[in-house]
Amino acid sequence: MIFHFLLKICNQNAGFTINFIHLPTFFLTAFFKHKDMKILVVGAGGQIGTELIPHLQKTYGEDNIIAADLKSDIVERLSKSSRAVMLDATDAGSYSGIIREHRIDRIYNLVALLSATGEKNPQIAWKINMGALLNSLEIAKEYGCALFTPSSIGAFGESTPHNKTPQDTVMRPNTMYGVCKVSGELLSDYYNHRFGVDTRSVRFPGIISNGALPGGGTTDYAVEVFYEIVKNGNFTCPIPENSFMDMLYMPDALRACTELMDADPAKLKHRNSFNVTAMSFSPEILFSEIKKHVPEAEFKYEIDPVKAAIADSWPDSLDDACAREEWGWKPEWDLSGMVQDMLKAIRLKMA
Ligand code: AKB
Repeated sequence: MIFHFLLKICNQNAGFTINFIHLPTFFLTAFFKHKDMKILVVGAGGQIGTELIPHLQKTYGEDNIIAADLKSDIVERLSKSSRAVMLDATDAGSYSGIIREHRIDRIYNLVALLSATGEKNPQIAWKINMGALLNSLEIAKEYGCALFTPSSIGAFGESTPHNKTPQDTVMRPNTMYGVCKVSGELLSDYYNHRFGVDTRSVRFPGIISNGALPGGGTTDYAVEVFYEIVKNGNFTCPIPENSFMDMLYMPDALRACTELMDADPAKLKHRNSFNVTAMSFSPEILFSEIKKHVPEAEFKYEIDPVKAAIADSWPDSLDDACAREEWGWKPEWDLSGMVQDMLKAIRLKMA
């Protein structure tokens, strides 16, 4: 107990300026911080969580990472490679029980109903997205945990400048998902300045990955296309050919999750949330890049009007200068590298 308390103090002070006197404490802090920080990932069975768990295990030690999900079959899958528990994040009692039992220091709250699904069930989207967030914030406040809850390019809307969208700008989304994300950003900043909770976040663009499939998002086409091309050689796209959106390859997204949370708090002028991006493309551009490696691939369009309208209201390209300046964000994957790596990974998976 005392050890746990001392570690928390170490963690909270991890960002002080290093000078000669502080040096031994700094090394001790860094050692303990990475050695014994207990991390809970809520909503761990989804697209991000499935790959965040092994990424965190490598950095902070396998035993220090707890994966939590709502569904028993997912918990069973997760438990094959990590410590895993069943948790409905909208149930505050069970959530705080797990925090106490595992002495959690840091929470990744990945619970979300995404943009397209959110439009089918707006009330449920609000209940789940905001319910999980509010519980996470209250718990973080009560138990002194740091909290990461991703925001999204979905937080922007039609009246936002679409090119080089600035960090601080108009945010009037017209989807329930976007409304939740803007509310979540405001609420997380409120808990930070009102109660001192260490809340941090990024606005994720579409995330392209080859682990678990995304579900219910507007940017999902940029993942689905790889599976369809490798499996059947053709793909029908629901997004208009010239609709630009920002994207990140998963390895960059994972680094964003840990680098922001490990960043020196004294350097953060913003907290909730930072623009981050690695590439911006339209379906037409992505498909011509795929064609360089699979010349026989065929593409056609059957536009989904809901997804098309959402894509149209989102930025074409983000300006992520603040993330670069305040915590050293720098993506490593571009379109060409990502396409080659995705094709290789999906071919291997399908084989
Ligand atoms: C979605 O398309 O809803 C998500 C997102 C960009 O937040 N992938």
